[in-house]
Amino acid sequence: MFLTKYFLPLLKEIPKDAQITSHRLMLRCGMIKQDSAGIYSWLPLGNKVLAKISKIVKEEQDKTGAHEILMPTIQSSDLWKESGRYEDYGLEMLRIKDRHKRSLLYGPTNEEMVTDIFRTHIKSYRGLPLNLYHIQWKFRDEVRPRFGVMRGREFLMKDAYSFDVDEKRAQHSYNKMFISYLKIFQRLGLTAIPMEADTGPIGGDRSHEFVILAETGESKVYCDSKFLKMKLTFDDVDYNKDLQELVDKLTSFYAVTDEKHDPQKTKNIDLTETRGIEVGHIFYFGTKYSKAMGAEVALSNGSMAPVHMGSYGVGISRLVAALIEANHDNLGIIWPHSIAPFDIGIINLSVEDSICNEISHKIYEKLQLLGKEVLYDDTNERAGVKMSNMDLLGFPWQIIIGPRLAKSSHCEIKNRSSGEVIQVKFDKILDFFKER
Ligand code: 5CA
Repeated sequence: MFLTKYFLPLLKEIPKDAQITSHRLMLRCGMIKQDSAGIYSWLPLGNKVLAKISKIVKEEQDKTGAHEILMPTIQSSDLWKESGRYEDYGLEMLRIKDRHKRSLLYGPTNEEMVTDIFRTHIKSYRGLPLNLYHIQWKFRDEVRPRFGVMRGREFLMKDAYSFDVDEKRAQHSYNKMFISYLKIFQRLGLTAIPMEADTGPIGGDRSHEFVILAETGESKVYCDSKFLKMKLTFDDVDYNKDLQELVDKLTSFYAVTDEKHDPQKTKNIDLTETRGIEVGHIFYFGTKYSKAMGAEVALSNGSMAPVHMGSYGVGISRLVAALIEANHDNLGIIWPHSIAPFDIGIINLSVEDSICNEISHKIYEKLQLLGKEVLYDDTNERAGVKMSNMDLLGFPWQIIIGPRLAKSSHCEIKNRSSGEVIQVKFDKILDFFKER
């Protein structure tokens, strides 16, 4: 992408009302534009990151055998009256009337709607287990939307819903999501800690929040430092096998949010006490919705039984902010490779210089053929501005092409994360990136 042809409205001034780093950086990098309190438009750069996170989430959810669907944002209130949550949900729910005065709502979550899909189509235990997920916008009229997309009113969530014949099998579905979440966050370069949590308006008696540690997090968290030091890999996890032992091991460490903290239990623990951002939350609520809404299946003995359900959320839009909180310095964002909106930024320091132009174009084209996503700064801004903009945008690599080094067929390659700069001959640039 040529910067002169891209829609990237960078802000020169630091936005005053943005209180946390990720919000400031997202505005400065032209990733989002606020439309009203807690409601944002996602501009090309931000939208690209949302898509990359979504792709990783989908890939990992598909590996568990879950199926992607897409449910609407607008729901009928009838389903929520059936489950009893229409009144319970309170002021966070945006209630709407259509032209026929029918009550609709903008979905804050989809337990009811997915239960309706299930009961329409699955009548026998033979259709189980089933896990349906979607990535969709949600609306919650939060009392205090704040910190940009971290606590928005309209936000993008991946929500999955599992259906099983009994509690034991439902626990297996829960465990699969538990491990899948750790894999997702690992691929995003984040250390997420599973913490026991309250179930709130979703209900049920079992739930874990996945929290990443960050000073600007909304909740206070307490965690056994041993967990943080563990090197975990889940690459060889087989979702068909029993995962209980693994999940028990991962939940045996003391890790809780503020409301569950009990100092009595931490006397002999090397405790890390900090703040955290909740990036995912999983729930087991058994037959809460299936009983209320008549989602029953015929068992092998012919009798009918309500299905056991769980729901599993990942805050996709919140993750963009969380990732920036975890990956930045005083110059700007430092994108992890897996979700960087571009892999490489080319800085042509002198668009008036024919060698710089020719080389920049050539390298740009060849890197594209190599499958790299490249943003080529072909503007006629001053060199210093270009360099600081590229640092602000934080793509993993920068190729800096200037007239002085170009005379000896060299350019500079900068690693944004380590800050290391090396000189590379033009004809070696492709080899350098082939290995990366
Ligand atoms: N139905 C369940 C699981 S599918 C559910 O709604 N869970 S939740 O309420 O915990 O939300 C799931 C995730 O969405 C949270 O872990 C969080 O990462 C994200 N989230 C929740 N509220 C907001 C918000 N106001 N702004 C941004 N992200 C949010």
